[in-house]
Amino acid sequence: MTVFEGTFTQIEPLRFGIVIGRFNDLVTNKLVEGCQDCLKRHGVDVNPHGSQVDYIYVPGSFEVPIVARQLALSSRYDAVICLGAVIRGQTPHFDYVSSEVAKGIAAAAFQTGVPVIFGILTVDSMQQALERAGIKSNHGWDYAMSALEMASLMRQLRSNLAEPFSGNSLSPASLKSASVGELSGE
Ligand code: INI
Repeated sequence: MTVFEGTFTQIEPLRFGIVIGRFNDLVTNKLVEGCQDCLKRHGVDVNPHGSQVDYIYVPGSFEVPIVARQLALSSRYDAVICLGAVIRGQTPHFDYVSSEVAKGIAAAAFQTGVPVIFGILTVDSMQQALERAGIKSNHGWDYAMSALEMASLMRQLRSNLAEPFSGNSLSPASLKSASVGELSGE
């Protein structure tokens, strides 16, 4: 038997897309900084004009999944990191936005086979959000660690296991045009 594990050292060819919700940007900008700090200290070139990390801004967390899916389908990225902050105290939107974002991000990963990291803070107050975005710790760092690990693990699996898309219709190309019903097997 074999043990497969992601590493944090073979970062040279890895590419990341980071999708950032502008809503609550006091928080999400801090998450970006935490992410960049982690990636940089693991040897990734985080310069937006470089070749390893692209940054894509969207209005709010609700718009994150559609862009994450598009990035994952592009075959350009080894992992996509989704950053947002949904704060319960601010709006009754909370339950709708947070559950749709979670489902959408999970679907983007399942549909494409590309790791899509759930870096959406779902908290009760701005205080809690800020505590998780730099005041106590910065979860942006943790999301980047997950991206590094999953990117490296999936590369290993791809080169050691059979191609998951061969022999069925769920290729990235067909997913671009498939309807939700088709994807869920209805
Ligand atoms: N978007 C967030 O990212 N966080 C929130 O807390 C939030 N609240 O509270 O409403 C929020 N709303 C905007 C939403 O994500 C969409 O951008 C908007 O509904 C347009 O589709």
